[in-house]
Amino acid sequence: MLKEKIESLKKQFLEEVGKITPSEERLFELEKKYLGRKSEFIGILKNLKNLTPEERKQIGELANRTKDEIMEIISGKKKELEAGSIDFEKEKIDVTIPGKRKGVGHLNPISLVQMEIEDIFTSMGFEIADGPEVENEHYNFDVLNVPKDHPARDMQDTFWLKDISNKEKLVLRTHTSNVQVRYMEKHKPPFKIIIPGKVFRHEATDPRHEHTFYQFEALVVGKKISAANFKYIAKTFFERFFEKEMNVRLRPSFFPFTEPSFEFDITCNICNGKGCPTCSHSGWQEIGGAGMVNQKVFEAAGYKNGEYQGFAWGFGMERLAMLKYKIDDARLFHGGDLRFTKQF
Ligand code: FA5
Repeated sequence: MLKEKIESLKKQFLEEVGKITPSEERLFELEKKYLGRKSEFIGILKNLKNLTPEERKQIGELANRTKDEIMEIISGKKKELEAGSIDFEKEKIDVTIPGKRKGVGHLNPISLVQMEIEDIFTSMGFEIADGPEVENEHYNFDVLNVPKDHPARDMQDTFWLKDISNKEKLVLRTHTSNVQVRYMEKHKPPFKIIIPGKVFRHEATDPRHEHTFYQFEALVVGKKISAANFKYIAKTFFERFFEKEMNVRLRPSFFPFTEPSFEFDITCNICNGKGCPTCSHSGWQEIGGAGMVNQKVFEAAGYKNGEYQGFAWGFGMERLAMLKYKIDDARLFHGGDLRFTKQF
């Protein structure tokens, strides 16, 4: 009896599904009618428990199979319906149209130069140190042996900050040398560090001068450090940085914090030393100041006079970037013109 009932329900379903024009609504109605909670079919399944074990097995199997078949037919119809509702004309993509390039950010050449400097020096065992851009007079000048009334304080035209604390006079640091004694107070030699960072000077700008620019300081301190070590390390750095042989030249100079002091030049990368307008036809480019650390600076840091020697330098990163990328005006770096930055 039940077997026939199931078969006739299936037949009835097949007839009905064959006749309808499938729509979401109609299919939902069909599903409800044949497989819904109150449907005849589910009623049979619910009453299986009242049958003998043998009947239960037989009828159960048939009922479940039929239920699956009905489900399958309904979901097949649903899929056909979905596929039919896609408007291929609208969805069509013309893969031959050239793509729109998304704008991506660019690193400023100064950042690129800084990253490269850091890579080269860390590979030589240097550590990277950091210090404040707003600095007190003590670390920017006093500990560096720049006497209070010495004209050297005017040498670096300084942005003095309004005294708000009444305790100490603050400046925008004029060089990365402000970190020298800060570092030495906390570390015992031997050590070798570089200090890359932003510095500020109250001066008129021109193609080689900005009021805000970048330097990187080096400080190497130990028991037997000489100017020869300095020259070798600097030359090694420049050859790695420019990926070619570089000559370096030291000229006598003066800084209160070094004794002796040098002006440091490298082969002009624009003309390879032959002479051109950028290097004023000298074949050399001035990169920075350097020297053997003055013992007075060591004393200010708490080291005993004569116990250590060391060298230091402060090189301009804009000058390096200009030479590397052949840029003729330092003001382009921080001018914010995207046509410039986008080239890097
Ligand atoms: C100094 O700043 C010293 N602190 C360097 C130093 C460090 C000497 C440690 C000894 C020991 P100077 O003022 O010469 O020195 O500046 C160093 C370099 O910074 C210059 O050679 C130049 O490359 C760069 N520089 C200086 N002024 C500017 C500026 N206005 N714009 C761009 N680069 C500049």
